[in-house]
Amino acid sequence: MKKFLYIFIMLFVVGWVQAQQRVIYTINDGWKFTKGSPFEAQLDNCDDSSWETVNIPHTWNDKDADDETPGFYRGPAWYRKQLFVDKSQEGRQAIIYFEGANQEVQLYLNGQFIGEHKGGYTRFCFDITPNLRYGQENLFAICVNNVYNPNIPPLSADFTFFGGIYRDVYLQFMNPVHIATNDYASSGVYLRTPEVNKSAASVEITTLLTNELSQTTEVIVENIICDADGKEVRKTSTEVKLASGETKTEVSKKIKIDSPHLWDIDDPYRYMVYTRILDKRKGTLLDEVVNPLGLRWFEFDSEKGFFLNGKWRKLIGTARHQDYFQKGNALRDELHVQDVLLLKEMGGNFLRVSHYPQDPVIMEMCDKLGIVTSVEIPVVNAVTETEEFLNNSVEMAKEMVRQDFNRPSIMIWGYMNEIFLRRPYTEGKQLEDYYHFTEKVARSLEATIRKEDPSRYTMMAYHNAPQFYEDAHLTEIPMIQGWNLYQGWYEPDINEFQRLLDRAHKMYKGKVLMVTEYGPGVDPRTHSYQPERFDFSQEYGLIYHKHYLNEMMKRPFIAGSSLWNLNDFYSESRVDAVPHVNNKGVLGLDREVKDTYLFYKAALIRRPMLVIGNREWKTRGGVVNTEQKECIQSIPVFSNAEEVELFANNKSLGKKKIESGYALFDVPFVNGENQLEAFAVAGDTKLHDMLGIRFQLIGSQLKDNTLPFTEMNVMLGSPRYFEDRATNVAWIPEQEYKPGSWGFVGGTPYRRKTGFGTMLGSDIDIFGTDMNPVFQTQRVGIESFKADVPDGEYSVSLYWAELDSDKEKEALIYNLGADSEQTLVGNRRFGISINGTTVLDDFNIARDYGYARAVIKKFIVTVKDGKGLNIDFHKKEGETILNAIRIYRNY
Ligand code: GCB
Ligand code: CA
Repeated sequence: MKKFLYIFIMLFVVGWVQAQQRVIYTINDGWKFTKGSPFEAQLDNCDDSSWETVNIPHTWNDKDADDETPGFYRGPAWYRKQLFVDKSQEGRQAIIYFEGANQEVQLYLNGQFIGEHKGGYTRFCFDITPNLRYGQENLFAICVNNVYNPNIPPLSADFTFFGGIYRDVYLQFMNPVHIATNDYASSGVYLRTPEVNKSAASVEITTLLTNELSQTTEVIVENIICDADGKEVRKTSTEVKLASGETKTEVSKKIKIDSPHLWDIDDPYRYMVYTRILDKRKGTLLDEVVNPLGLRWFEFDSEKGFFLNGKWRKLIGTARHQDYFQKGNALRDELHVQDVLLLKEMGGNFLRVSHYPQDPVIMEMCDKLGIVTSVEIPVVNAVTETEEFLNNSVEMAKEMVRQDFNRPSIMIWGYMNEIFLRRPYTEGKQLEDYYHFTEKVARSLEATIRKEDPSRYTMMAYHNAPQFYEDAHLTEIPMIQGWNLYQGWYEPDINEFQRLLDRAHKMYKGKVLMVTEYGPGVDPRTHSYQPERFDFSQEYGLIYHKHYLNEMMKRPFIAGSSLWNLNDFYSESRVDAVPHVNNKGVLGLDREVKDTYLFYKAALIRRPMLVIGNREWKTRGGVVNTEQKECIQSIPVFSNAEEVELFANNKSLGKKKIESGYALFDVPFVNGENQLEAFAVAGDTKLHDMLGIRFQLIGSQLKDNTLPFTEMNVMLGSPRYFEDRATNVAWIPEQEYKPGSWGFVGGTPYRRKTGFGTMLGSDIDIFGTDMNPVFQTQRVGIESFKADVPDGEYSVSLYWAELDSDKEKEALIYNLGADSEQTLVGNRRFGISINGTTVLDDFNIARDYGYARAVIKKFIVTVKDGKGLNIDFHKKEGETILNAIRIYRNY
């Protein structure tokens, strides 16, 4: 009997204790949603039955920021949900917690206004205790607005400002006596490690406590430090008296840990700190939160670079944006997690969380995987000269620091990215005032962050206009200078990169230097054996990254770098090769692995690796260029072994030395399926990789019977290859006509004029297609296109787009170099005849289709008497043009 009673009491106590714990759960599913401002949307009687039903994470711009209409919806929208809340939570403290919503939020509960928040990237919460009805439904009505607000950064930037509640939302219930939740949505616990070295570490724990009861209460605050196995290492406990309604700060004395297990890149060891409040009288647990504790010390040196736990480390990594293919910024946790895993897998040890604080799981993963991070607030491109802008920026900085204060991975807090990229004035008093105000914002942010957290470094990122930043004293303010450099991309000379590094080193003595951005656009569908800047080819991407990595590795004073960017990301006003997307990622929007990613992986990871590159280029094409009727094209093989042997269709192509992470092999492709196999040995590890490639071989003589003609797809004015992945069609570059073969006669490749010279093709968005690269180049002044194909019936498709416009280029278009100059479209008219028959006499693309629209005309042509195919262009006014041609044999 006694035993039973004992068990009964135990059950009661345990059960009761648990009921006192925090309860946290998401309330993401099944919200009613509408754009606009419906009448009294916060009230119960507003009829939302016709609204859409959505799940959070949600954005309303996933489609309209990726369509052919410029702009995307920026304005108010509403989310509504009736939510039943258990009676069991009655009498407890309730908050609603948002991990992020872009960008202004107003919350109503049961018709009452609860509160608002400004800023699209930091977390926030509201106390909803007084308004919640228990054992009943509660109407949550949330207005979210992503309209341009001059007082909320960012004002402008090269990424899409997707609106919505795009991260998790939680309800949280606590005992009225709890660890505070009213301190900028922080955990209410701050871990500081004023001294850490190999033999000992001291930890100082600050706990914020709140008493929502109507009477004074006495509690015990416990902080228990456990090791990674959950074993208690240290415990402190203090008694605190809390008056009714009081939030009190309790600071622990320094807790010493001997021979601490350090948090490091290769061994990201984490202790856990359990912070508990106990009722002093009853000894019952009232509340508990857990924080990770990483013990490490670090230092940046302006000459020698970065040291973690006394060990020199070159920080090499990426920046990251938080969006994903067709999802905008509304991502499930798993997609965020995957990104950090991919960064680690690449060998990265640094993440610039840019240009804004990101989902908490990103930070969690960096803690777990040993990735050093910098986190920044989104003060980008420009400021507004108002106190409100300044205050909002300062508030954001506080939110950022407090919310992720306990993350061992964070070593740098950032603010201001290329703040003078969009200066509203270029001279005079106005510019002077603007510089003064920007300096004031910078100094306020610097002071705020240093006060909030003297244990970390501060950083600002500049673009290549050092004079602006020097004039405004911005180069003096932060502890670390981050330079965003794009020589060889926006600027022509890639070697200017290292000259700028050396200049900065000389100019800014004593300042820590990092390269916070660098990167070329890469559309993984595009390849070239004559790579050049702005061709978006994988090959140019490789050249660029190899150059940059080498130059940075040579310079110890470059503490680290974050290439731009881990992933391709949405930027609505961009065009490039994929409209609305910035494709400087080493991973695609869908996290497709580009060659540039493999390059870093081979250069950085220590584990043996071997991967055949051009991985995703599964359908290739080309013209016979050997006596054995093959087409030789080069393929990179990435490895960190010393040498690698490649086999093509079971024939060895020999061994090659790996230099800077890869070797290029000339692979003879045969028509149809090709099998590549690579072998290498690294230490005791035998490495092996295989890749299958479908090759569409085109004879050098089209009537060659051993290689029957089926189809060919040629881009004019272009040395590029392009893979149409939807159809597995391989596009190949143009060539000049030779009898028996095929090609163009006459004309020159279209090159757009830029401030520095010319660039391949055009950079405009071509409407009506998702194959921009096929239409963005053309041959101007073409006289004929000939193909000496065998007799038969053919579908001949001619592809055009007018690349020159007579209207002003949209000011919106984001281009750092801003060096594309507009050419005027003439009134172009020409005729076309095929095999002597006029098919179009007065063809005027601009008249019939306008500018920048993909036009494809398919002609059914019979080739007879061995005469082949002759397409002639007859100039009438302006120059003739052809962008691409597809010749397909019907019979
Ligand atoms: C930059 C910006 C970044 C852009 C990048 C680019 O310097 O900081 O936001 O996305 O250049 O790709 O132009
Ligand atoms: Ca749009």
